[in-house]
Amino acid sequence: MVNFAYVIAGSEATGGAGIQVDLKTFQELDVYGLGALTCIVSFDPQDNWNHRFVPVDPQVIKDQIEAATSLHDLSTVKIGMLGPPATIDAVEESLKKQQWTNVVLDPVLICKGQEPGAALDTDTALREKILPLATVVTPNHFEAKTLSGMDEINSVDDLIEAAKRIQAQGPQYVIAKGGVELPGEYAVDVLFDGNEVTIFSEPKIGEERVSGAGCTFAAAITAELAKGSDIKTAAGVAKKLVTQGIKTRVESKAPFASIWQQA
Ligand code: PXL
Repeated sequence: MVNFAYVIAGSEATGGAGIQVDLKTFQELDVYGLGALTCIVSFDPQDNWNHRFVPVDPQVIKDQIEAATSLHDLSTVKIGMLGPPATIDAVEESLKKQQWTNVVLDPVLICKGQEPGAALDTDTALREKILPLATVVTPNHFEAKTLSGMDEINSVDDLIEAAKRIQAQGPQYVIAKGGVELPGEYAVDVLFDGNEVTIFSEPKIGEERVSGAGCTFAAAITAELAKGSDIKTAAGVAKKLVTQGIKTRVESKAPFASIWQQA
C-alpha cells in the first residue's frame, strides 16, 4: 500500500530546510512525498546569509495544488513556509476544496536571521486563515510566544501554558517545541491534545539552532500520520528522527549547521 504525504512549503536553496527537507523526511519514513512550492529562499553569501525571498505567483500555487490533488487522493498535508498574505489566501482557497484528515501546520513566521517585524502581516493572516484548518500545529519557542500571546516562555510549565492557549484557538493538537531557547539541559517538546499533556525530552545537543530541524519534525509527524499512527506515536518518531538528524548534522561555510536525517 502506498501512503501519500503532501507538503505545501518553500524551497531553501541550500537543501538544509524547507521542502527539500520535507521530501527527504517523507522518503526516510517510507511515504510517497509530493509538494507544492510557495516561495524560493536563497541565502545571500554576500550579506551574512540573509534571506533573499521570492514568492511564487498565487495562481501557480493554486495550479500546483490542483494538479497534485487531482492526480491522487491526498488526505494528509504539511504546511510549511508560506509568505505574504496573497500566498496565504491562495493556499487557504486551495485547501478548502477538499476534506483533509490531517493538516500539520508548521507556523513558520520567520527563519533564522530574519527580523521579527517582517512577520507581522504573515502572522495575522496565518492565524486567521490557516490555523482554523490545522489539526496539528508545531510552533517553536518564538512561534509559541507569538501565537499564545505570552511575553516569556522560560520553563516547561510556560511551554505547556502556551500549548494550551494555542490549542484553545482551534487545532486538535499542539506540539510546542522548547528547542535550545528553553533554558535547561533538555530539548523539551510538549504535546497538548485538549485533555492531556505529553512531554518529549532529549538531552540538548549543543546550544545552537540547527537549520531544518523544525521542518524535519513537522514532516516526520506528517509522514507518521499519513501511515495511520496516532499523534503520540507520530510525535515520538519525529522527536527521535530530529535528535538523530541533529547529531549527524552537516556543517557548512555558513555559521549554522543543517540537519541530516540519514537512514
Ligand atoms: O526552517 C524554516 C524554513 C522553512 N522553509 C524555508 C526556509 C526556512 C528557513 O530558512 O528557508 C523555505
